[in-house]
Amino acid sequence: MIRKLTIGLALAALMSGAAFAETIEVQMLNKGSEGERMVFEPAFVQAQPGDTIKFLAADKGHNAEVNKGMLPDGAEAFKGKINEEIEVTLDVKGVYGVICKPHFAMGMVMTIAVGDVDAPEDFLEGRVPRKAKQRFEAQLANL
Ligand SMILES: [Cu+2]
Repeated sequence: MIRKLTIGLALAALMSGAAFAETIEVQMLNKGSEGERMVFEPAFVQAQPGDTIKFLAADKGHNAEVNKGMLPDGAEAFKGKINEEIEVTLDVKGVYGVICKPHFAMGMVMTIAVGDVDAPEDFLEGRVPRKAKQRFEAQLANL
């Protein structure tokens, strides 16, 4: 009896978790809606642990990958191939910096915040091209 109840509760917890987790779509574009070149749109995503981010290859020639060192401790990095649509489920709270490798120097970057978090102090300490840095700074201002 108690065992059945426990299983029932576990199932209910699982199902409610699934119901609340969201999938958020991010487009990879040659030109953004405000006319700027080589962008992820939206460039800043506020997610919750367990949410899925889906990168859509709306235009060709882009990829989505976590920039080296720009992810929370304990989180797993991801790396999509060029033209590949990838879905990543982010369970670890923190800030993730995502880049498009071919257009990193042109500033094709975006930021995902998972949970209610502050920008890590060392987020922009690595080698980041100027244009990318400016966009990251603007994105981090959302935190
Ligand atoms: Cu790109």
